Amino acid sequence: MTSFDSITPLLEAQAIELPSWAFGNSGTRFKVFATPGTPRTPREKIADAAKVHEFTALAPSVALHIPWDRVDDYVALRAFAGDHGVKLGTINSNTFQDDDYKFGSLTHTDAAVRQKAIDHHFDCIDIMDATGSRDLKVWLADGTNYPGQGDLRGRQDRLADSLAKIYARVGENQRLVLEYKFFEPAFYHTDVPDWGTSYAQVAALGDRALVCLDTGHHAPGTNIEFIVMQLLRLGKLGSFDFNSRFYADDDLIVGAADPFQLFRILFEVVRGGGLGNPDVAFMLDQCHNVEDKIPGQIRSVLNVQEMTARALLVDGDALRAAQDAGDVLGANAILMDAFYTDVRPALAGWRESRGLAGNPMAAYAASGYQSQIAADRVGGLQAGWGA
Ligand code: AFD
Ligand code: MN
Repeated sequence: MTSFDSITPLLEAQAIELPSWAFGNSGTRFKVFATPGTPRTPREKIADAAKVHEFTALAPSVALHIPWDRVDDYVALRAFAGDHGVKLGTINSNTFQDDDYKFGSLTHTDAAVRQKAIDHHFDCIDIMDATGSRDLKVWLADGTNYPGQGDLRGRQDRLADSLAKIYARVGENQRLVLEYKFFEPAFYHTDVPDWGTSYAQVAALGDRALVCLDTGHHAPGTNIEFIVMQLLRLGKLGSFDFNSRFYADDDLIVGAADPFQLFRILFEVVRGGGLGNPDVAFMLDQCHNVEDKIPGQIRSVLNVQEMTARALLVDGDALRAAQDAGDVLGANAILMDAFYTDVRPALAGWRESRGLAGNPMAAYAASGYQSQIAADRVGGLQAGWGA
C-alpha cells in the first residue's frame, strides 16, 4: 500500500469550497429550526465559513447564492472575506423562488419570463466580475408535475437557447457549470435530470461549460463513481456539490450516509486525474437542519479529507496488475485494504506538524466561538433559504 507520507502533498493542496447557505437556518417543508448564533448577513456567514478554514486549512473559499447573499458592494464583501482569510467562490443563481418561475425559468414558454431568468444570470456574472469568481453555477428547478403539462422537447430547445445567451456573456476566465437533479421540486420530470442531459447541453455551449455533479441528485442505487469516471474521461466534470443522502436530496453531511460510496467516488477522482486539478472544483452543498452548522461543516470537510487520503493509499500498480491478471478477489482486496485503513491518527499528526489542531472538531468546540456568536447575534433576521 502507498505510504501516508507520500500522499501529503496532494492532501496539502486539497480545497473544499463551502456554501454560504450552510450557515443559515434550514429545514424541510415541515419545519425550519432556528439556531442561536445563526448569521443574519452574508458577512456573518463568511465569518463562520472562515472559522472552518481556520481550524482545518481545507476551506479557502465560500460560494454565494444570489439573491440570498445580495449586498450593495461586492468589492467590499470580497475584501471582507480576504480579511478573514478566505475568497469568494462560485456564484449560484436562483430561478426557483420567484412566482414568475412557477412554470419554468430558462425553459418557460413565455419569452419575457425566459429573458427575466437570463437577465438574472447576467446579474450573477456582473457579481462574478466584482468578486473575482470563476464559476457560475446553474441549477434549475424547471420541470413538470404531470404528464402532458409541458412539451419535453420544446423545453430542451428553449433551455439550449437560454443557456447559449448566458454562456455568451461568461468571461474568458469564467465558467458555467450546469447542475443536474433527477427530481424535486418537480415530480414528473426535471429539465436537467441527469448527467447525460447536462453533458449534452454544456457540450453544445463550449469549453468553459461543464457539468456540476451533486452527490445527492441521483436515484437510489446509482453508481455515482461511474458518472465521475465518465465525466472526467470526457473532460466535462466542472465541480462537485458534496453531501450525502439516505432517501432523497437530503443534503446531509458528506460521507455520513455512506462513507464507502464517498471513498469510491474519490478513488475515481484520483484515478481520473481530478485531484489537485483546478478544473475540478470541490464544493459542499449541505444544510444542517438539526446540528450546529460550523461543526457540521468542519466534520464535512474532514470526511472528504479522510476518504481522499484513503483513496490515495490504494496501491495503483498492484491493483492494475491484479485487474490485468483477472485476480478478482486480489483486486478487490487491494481496494478494500485502503478503504479499511484508519487514517485519522496519521492525519492528526500531520495537522499538528503544520501548526493545526490534531482534532479540529475538539479544537472548535473548545474555542468558545459558538457561544460567542450566540451571545453576540441577538436580534435581526436570521439567514435562511428565503423560501
Ligand atoms: C438545492 C438544489 C441544488 C442546488 C442548491 C443550491 O437541490 O443542489 O445546488 O439548492 O442552489 O439544494
Ligand atoms: Mn447542489
